Amino acid sequence: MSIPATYSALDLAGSFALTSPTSDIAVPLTLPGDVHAALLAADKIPDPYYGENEKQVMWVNETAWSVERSFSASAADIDGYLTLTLAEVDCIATISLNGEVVAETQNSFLRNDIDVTGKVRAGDNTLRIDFAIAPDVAKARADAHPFPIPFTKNYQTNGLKGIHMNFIRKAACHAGWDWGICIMPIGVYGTMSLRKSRLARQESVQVDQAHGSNSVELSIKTRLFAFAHGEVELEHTIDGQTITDKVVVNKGENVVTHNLTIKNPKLWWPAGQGEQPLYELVTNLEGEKTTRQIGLRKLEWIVEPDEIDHTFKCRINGRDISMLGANWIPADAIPSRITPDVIRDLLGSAKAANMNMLRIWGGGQYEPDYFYEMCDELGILLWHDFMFACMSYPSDRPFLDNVRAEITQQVRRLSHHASIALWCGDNEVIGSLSWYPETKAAPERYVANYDRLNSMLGNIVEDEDPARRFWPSSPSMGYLDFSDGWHADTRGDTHYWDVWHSAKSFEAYRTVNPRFASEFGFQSFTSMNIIETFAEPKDRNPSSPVMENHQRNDGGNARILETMTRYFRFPRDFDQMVFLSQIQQGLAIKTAIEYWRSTKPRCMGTLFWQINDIWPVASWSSLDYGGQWKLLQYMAKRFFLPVNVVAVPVHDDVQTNSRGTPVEGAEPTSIVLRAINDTGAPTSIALDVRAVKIGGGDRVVFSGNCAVGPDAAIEVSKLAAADLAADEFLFFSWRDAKGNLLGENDYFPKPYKAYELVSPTITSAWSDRDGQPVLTLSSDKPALFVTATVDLPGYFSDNAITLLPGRTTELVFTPRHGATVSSTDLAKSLKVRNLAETF
Ligand code: BMA
Repeated sequence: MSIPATYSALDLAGSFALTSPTSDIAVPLTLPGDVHAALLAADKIPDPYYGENEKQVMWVNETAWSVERSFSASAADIDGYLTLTLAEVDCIATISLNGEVVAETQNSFLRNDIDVTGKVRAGDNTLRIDFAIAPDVAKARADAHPFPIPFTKNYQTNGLKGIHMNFIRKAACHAGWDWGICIMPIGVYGTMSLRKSRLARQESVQVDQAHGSNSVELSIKTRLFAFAHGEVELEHTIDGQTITDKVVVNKGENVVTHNLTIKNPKLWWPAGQGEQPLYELVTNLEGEKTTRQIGLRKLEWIVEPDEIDHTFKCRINGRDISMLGANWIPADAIPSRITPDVIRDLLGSAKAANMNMLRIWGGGQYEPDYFYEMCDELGILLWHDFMFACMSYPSDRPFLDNVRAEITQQVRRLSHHASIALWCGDNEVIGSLSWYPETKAAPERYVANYDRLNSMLGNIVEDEDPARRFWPSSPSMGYLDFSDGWHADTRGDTHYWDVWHSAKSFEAYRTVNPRFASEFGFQSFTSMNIIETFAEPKDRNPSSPVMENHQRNDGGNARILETMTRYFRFPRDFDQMVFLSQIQQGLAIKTAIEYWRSTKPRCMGTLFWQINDIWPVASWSSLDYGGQWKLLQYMAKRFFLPVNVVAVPVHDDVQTNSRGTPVEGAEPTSIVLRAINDTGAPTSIALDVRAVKIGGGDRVVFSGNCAVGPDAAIEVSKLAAADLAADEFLFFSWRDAKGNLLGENDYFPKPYKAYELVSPTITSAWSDRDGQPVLTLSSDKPALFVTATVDLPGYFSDNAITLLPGRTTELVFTPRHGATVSSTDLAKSLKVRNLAETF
């Protein structure tokens, strides 16, 4: 049966006129898009990311703006019920159609479906959006609130007056963060269209899965909004099965559920664990066709008592799988720059670095549909915060009503995605109760205030997406547990920040044993070629005003430099310092993740802070703004290897902490090598361990085969620390049964500054293999953190590697953004550096 196509959509995206009631600026603006991009294109503002220009563009968000366009509708476009859909209006605005106000928007996270039936003419029409000054509205609301609700002023550096982001629904980091510029964008993003329906429109389609032994029952819940009572035809098609239904609808919202069975289902697995087959579900409501990709997987969170306290692990299709990845922030401070190409590139880099989970952090935003579709395709699971972070929020009725609509709609929009693993109430809101004088002075009031919002969020998930776990906050120790999630490590998820924010040594990571480490990070400078995009040569100094502006964490540059003096000899110049900052960042996170992974099954998740940057800045990210790989991203690819071998120093003869793990500052007596197998199959590795003299020469200290069971971490070798001479380090490599090299790793018992590094001569040669450029590197002396860079976008298969004489290493180059490059192109800009250059 075919359904008559009575639905149509008129795309309203395109060129608008941008004006302001308080300035004489009149420039074109492309929507979806934002005001800053339009002003930049018209040369009305300088590049906000350059130098200290942030201050020069601050007036933009302190100005009221209007956008207007005319559009033409045909008689056929309007002979039905009409919906004006504006997916994301950022943020507080009045929408007018032909001079009549049709909506007021309050919440950039809420899709606006505005009934404009009878308000559109055949012929010319005018759509106008008047944006209020969001910071002023926020302040007025905060002033009118019966008690103070403090906001994260400390992140809004740069001498700004501060914006009450907790009183408006917009990405909190739009006002700046400890890695973010304050842009406070204004605009409209996502779909903009005039939709015509005969009687009803689609609101959402949700798909629940019940997994049987060799079948999956799908329950497809469709929400329709009907403009009047009547009957509509609804059709779903998936896996060659079609359900067609005549549905009687009443005016308003209607819910229809259909069930069907998929036999012999092809299961969806996270990246690295199997394929990501996707079943296409096409929903057709009288010509309004939508498509969703459904991945079939059973996903559970196992939070139950164990001998330690409580487990915290993700079980997928019956297997407890370690979650490996990082935290995600919005991809750009100028929203119109966030495109599918940008997102695909960043998510592709996550997968290429062996990640299987990202955490969408609560100070950012719900992402566009294509983001989740790409995660489904790539096998990247998402820990999804709701958008609340680092401060208290109001809990009055209008605020809660607004948030209820937002969360309900977002959950309904996204719940069908295989990639979404968990809904989390917020980022660090519980912890923030102890950060502000106001909240500290009246903890009962702010805890009660918190719980009103947080319990509402939990109830919405229970009602709207019952198959998914709601976790109250990150970090959290569990339900209605408002205790410290920064240091307790026996249950729940942990944010461990003592190394960065409290300047503890890297070894301190080995003094905690999280069940699931959802945040921990260490900063580096952004790469030199990125610094060159915002800093003149005269400003390339860590304490220049420009470099300080591109560091938003108080004392951040000092922390980076001071750490260098602890572990390295101080670098000779700025360029070397930038390089070294990325080496030490990688080492910090490697120390944490290798150790925590080795405690499996105690620890079942490590998500470092953070994968991406929102603008060019010194930060905790592993990718530069624009997606280039910093050294941490390369090291992540190695420390997230599914079959990995790591060194853990232990202290056999000193008092250890309660779990028998090292004590910070104590000299290790042994070095234990642990093998980690995150695959579902037993594996056998041939391990070769050598003691290598820093100036050259090595000896075998262990060689043998080790069997490691599925999903396990075990000790495979132990040697006395005293067996290593003062000038030796450990280098180990492991191979599969066929002799293929699976990985290489090393361990330096002393800080690098204690070794007399020799200057190696590194030889490089290019070749092309199967259309891919290959760089072969070899060295006459041990060379550390050997890093190849080229000026073309792409990444090598490995970098920041240890090269030993007599061992060549091949690095395969993968261009980004689908480009094609040859080794001849790459050879022109090749640079190969190593640690000894910085000494
Ligand atoms: C975390 C995050 C962010 C912040 C980061 C670095 O806890 O949740 O708030 O950017 O720390 O300080």
